[in-house]
Amino acid sequence: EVQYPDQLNCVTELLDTWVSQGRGDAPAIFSTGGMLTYKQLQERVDQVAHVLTADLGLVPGNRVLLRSPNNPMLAICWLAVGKAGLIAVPTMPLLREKELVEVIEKAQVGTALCDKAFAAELQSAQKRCPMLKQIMYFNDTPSTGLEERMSIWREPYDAVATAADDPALVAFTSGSTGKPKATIHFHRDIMAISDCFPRSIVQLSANDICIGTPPLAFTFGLGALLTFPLRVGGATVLLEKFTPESLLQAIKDYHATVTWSTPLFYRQMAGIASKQGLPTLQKSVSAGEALPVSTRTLWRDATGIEIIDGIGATEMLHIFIASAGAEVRPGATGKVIPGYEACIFDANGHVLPAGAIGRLGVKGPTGCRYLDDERQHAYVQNGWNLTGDVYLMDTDSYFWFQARADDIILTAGYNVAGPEVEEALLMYPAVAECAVIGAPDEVRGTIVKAFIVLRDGYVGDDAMKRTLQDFVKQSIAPYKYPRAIEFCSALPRAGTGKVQRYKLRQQEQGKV
Ligand code: 3UK
Repeated sequence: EVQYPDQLNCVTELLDTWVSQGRGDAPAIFSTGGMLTYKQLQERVDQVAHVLTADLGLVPGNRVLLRSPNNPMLAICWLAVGKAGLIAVPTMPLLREKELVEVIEKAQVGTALCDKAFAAELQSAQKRCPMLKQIMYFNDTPSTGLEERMSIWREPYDAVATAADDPALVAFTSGSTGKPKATIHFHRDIMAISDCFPRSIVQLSANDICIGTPPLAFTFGLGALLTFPLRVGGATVLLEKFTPESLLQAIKDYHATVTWSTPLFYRQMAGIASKQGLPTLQKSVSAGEALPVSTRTLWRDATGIEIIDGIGATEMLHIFIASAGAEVRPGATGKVIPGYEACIFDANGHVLPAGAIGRLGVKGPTGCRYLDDERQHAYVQNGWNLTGDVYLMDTDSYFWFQARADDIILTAGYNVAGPEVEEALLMYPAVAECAVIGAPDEVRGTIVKAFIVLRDGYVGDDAMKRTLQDFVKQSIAPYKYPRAIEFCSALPRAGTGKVQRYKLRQQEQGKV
């Protein structure tokens, strides 16, 4: 489906082509600091590429760690790294010293570009990593770092003629099971994700202005808020901070047309959003976690927009199953997107027929390449990428998410998918968020336990517990109801927005 020449630099394709085609004056990036056109973006990217190669002495293949909230300088640095044939190692802003040390050692990082506001943890990590020789800072005032070095470079930078399968990115998984894993992606992978989902499903165009919450260090955000809009000649809005209220305001202020976020954020925005308040908004994409039907409904009722749910993975680089518009079936993630294939497998690797529940396998132009060999064989079997998700494919080829394999609860001889219980709980108006796990129980072995955050104004007492338990029993098979309920003020979440159910499980295991 997607074919690229053997020699390919993704930054040439995403950025330079627009300038050479005379579209240099079109807006590329909006931020609180103003707007950058494609031409202005290219000028800055070329300056940073000069600094990286001429000043810092980096050569193609060297890895460059990036640490910053979403802002134009981070985007510029990411593009400059690629243009110079270097390999970007973006890191989540929330990472602490210990995790940064792991990233530096695993990805063999010698150089870092870092937002000054996020310097502290990286500086302490550097003390433990002699391998990390140089850190250059940006967004400092007065600028003594990267911007000062950039300013002496005036001439264009010739993109390094990388091979299509030269690495462009080392992406770390969010570690929904604890230890992050590093995945490698090529220049052609960046092109492939930018040519598949955003074109065929979202139908992104040059008129679109993307906005949203995922960090650029999360590949969901990298595509959504950088490579996808650039690929079509559109624009992106990069925000360092946001709340549900401020993102709604920003959609309005920047005339954004497409939002990209996670289910919880749509749920929170739905409570305060209105159609009139969002005159330019046309499409909304959700990924990272299963989209509960109730959240889809809340957002549709508030804005008139049918969310495009999509499942992606760091290993696959981006989204591979999704549907939009009239094709949407609430509750299903969607159909496999053009360019990709998906199947359901049993535990022995045999393909299951429609209607059966099993392990999801996908293949397409992108796929998993771990830096770590051992787990490679677990993820990729017979050419199929096994994402660790349990799914059902129906006779119309829609894929219905059941749970991550780790989140299937075996209780009293039954298999209960945690997310199904969560869906049921979320239908109750008092429930703001929830997570369901299997908790050890002296009498029953394992029981279904729900951690619940209530909306403001509701009280988490025994009466509420009984109400919620009865509510679940009425909407799904009674044996699935949560025997234990714990109310809490927030759920543990990773920087990607994902609930860290493994933390809740560890907490429960520690109790027995
Ligand atoms: C889960 C979903 C149900 C699923 C990601 C879009 O989430 C991304 O990557 P990660 O490596 O996690 C992958 C896992 O997350 N998941 C993601 N989306 C959905 N489950 N419905 C969904 N819509 O378990 C998957 O295996 O952090 C998402 C684009 C790029 C990404 N990296």
